[in-house]
Amino acid sequence: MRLTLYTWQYCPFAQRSRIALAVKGVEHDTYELDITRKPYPDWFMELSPNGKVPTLVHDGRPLYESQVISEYIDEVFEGPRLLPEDPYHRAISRLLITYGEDNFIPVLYRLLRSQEESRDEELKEEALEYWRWFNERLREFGSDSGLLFDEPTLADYSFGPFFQRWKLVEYYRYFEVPQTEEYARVRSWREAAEALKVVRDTAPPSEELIKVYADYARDYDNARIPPGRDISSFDTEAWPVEDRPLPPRGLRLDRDD
Ligand SMILES: N[C@@H](CCC(=O)N[C@@H](CS)C(=O)NCC(=O)O)C(=O)O
Repeated sequence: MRLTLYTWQYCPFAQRSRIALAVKGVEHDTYELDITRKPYPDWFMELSPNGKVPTLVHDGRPLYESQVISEYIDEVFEGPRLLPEDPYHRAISRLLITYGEDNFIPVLYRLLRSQEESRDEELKEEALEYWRWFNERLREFGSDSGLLFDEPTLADYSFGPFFQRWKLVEYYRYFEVPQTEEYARVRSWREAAEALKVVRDTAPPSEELIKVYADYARDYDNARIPPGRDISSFDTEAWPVEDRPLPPRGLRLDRDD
């Protein structure tokens, strides 16, 4: 059996695949794609036509899209189940994950990339609506443990990396989840998901993430280079993170660091 995960160490979607493989204890090779070197080589585009990590190649057969990869790993390999045994709980897990893909994750990136302070409030309101939605669904369908259900399952593993990434908007856009009852259950979910050892072990340190995603805070995504520079904040090889100062909070394109 040959299994290779194409990943990028800072990518939350690729972190989902690293988590799934770690929970199952599946041996595999890892290929760290340099996402700053574009266009990507033809061999990679043949494996992953959307040009994204994570990409998983199992015995020569490629797969992409993090959620699809996690479910494939769950079905194909032995080890602890990722999706719950109970079909209703499986459906609820997918319900939450789909809502996350459609709403919770896109608004995180939109807020991080926002260049107009006046737009931030609107985006924060929108983001909080999604946090409240999760709070309600967790109360309705979840257990009393911090996690979604009693044991860690795929929804916890899928959201763990994104709960970690919300620190980017807390840092760059002063986003805060209010300490009120409306958010109490989702805050406990975040805390429990982030505390999972496998989520912590697969994540880069928060300070590194903040430095690497500085160009996102300037609205330059996926290694695009802002004007006046010839290197992306994603390029940790040419520009080692330890050599960089921590960028200022509230960073935008028109604000120097
Ligand atoms: N929907 C995809 C998103 C994957 C994704 O956006 N990966 C980013 C890195 S975090 C990527 O490969 N970006 C490279 C690019 O767009 O050039 C998934 O769930 O796997």
